[in-house]
Amino acid sequence: MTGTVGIGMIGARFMGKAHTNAWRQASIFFDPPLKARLRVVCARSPRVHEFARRWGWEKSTTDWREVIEDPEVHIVDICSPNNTHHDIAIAALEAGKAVCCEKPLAMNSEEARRMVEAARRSGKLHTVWFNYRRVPAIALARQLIEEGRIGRVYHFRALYLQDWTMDPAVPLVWRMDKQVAGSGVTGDLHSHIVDLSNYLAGEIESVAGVSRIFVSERERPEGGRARVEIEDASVFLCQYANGAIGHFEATRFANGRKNGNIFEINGEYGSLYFNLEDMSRLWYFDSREPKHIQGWKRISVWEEVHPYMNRWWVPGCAIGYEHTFANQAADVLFALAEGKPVPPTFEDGLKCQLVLDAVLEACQTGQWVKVKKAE
Ligand code: SOE
Repeated sequence: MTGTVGIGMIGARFMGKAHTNAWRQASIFFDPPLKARLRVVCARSPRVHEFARRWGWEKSTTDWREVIEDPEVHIVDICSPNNTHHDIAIAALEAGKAVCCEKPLAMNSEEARRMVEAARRSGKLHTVWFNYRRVPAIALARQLIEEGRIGRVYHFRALYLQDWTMDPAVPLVWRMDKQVAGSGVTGDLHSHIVDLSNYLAGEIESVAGVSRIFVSERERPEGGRARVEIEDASVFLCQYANGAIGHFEATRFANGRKNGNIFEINGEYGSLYFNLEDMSRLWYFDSREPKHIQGWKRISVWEEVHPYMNRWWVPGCAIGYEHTFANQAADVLFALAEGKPVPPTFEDGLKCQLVLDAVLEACQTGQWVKVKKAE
C-alpha cells in the first residue's frame, strides 16, 4: 500500500501532543510508503478545537464515535484515560480500523483479553504505545541479548522513579483516580518496566510485593476532598520462567527523580545498564574480554548503525523522548503498508496486564501470586 492513512486521535493532552508530533515526524523523517494524514482529533473538552488548529488537525470533535464512523480514518489512535481504552478500541476494531492504544492497554486483564479477542477477530493492525521499546539504546540492548552477548539472564532489576505527587496539595487528577486509571504506579509506571522486562528478559511467572499510599486524601480538581485509593509506590520481586529472578520499584515519591526509568540485566557473560535520564547511552560489561581491559563500556547510541538512528541526526546530535513515539509511529506506517504486525501488540499488552494484576493482588494479600497465562 502507498498513499496516505487518515489518523483519528482520541485524547488531546500530554500524549495527544506526543502522538501528533510523532505522526508528523515519522512521515517526514522515515519517508514510509504510507504517510499519516491528521484527519480528526477528539477530546471531551471543547478546547480540542483550538488544539486541532494549533497542531494541524483537519477536523475536531468532542464525540469519539464520530472518529470511528469517519470513513477517512484508517488508524484510531487512543491516548485518552485508561478507562476509555476498552470501549473505544473494540468499537474501532469492529469498524475495521487499525488501533494504536496508549499504555496500559486496559484497566485490568479481563478488559485486555476482550480487546485481544476483538483484535484477532478483526484481522487489523493493533499496537500498544510502550514507547520505551523504541529508545535506540533499549532496542540495542535487545539486539545485544539476541546476539548472545550476555548469555543466560540471571537478574533483571528495574526502577521507575518520579516525584510529581509528593506535595499533598497536588489534586487528585485522573492518573490518581482509581475509577479512571484502574491503579496508581502499577498501571502507570510498572507497566513500562514490565513491558521492557517482557521484551528483554522473558516471561514472569510469579510475584510478591508491597505497596503504599503515602497521602491518603486529596482535593478533587472540580472541588471537594476525596480518599486516595491508588498506590503511590510499589515494590515487587519476581521469578521468571527461564530461572532468572528480578525486582521492580515504581514510585511517585522519589524526591528529585522526574522520569528515572532505569534497568540493569546481569547475564552469564555480561551485563547491560540503562537510565532514561541519559537516554543516548547503553552501558555494557563483557566478562569475556581479557581481565586487564575489562570494564563497563558506555556506548553512545547515536551512530548510523544503531536502531532508528540513520533516520535522525548525525552522530553526536542526540535524540529525545518525543523521538521514541516517532520511531513507533514509523514502524506502524511501514507495517501497515506491508500488512505486518507491529509489536508490542495487544497480546503483549495483555501479557503485561496479567503481570500487573498479579502485582496488585500480591500487594493486597502479602502472598506470592502466580501470573495467569495469556492463552
Ligand atoms: C506519568 O507521569 C507519565 O506521564 C506516564 O504516564 C508516561 O507513560 C511516562 O512516559 C511519563 O510519565
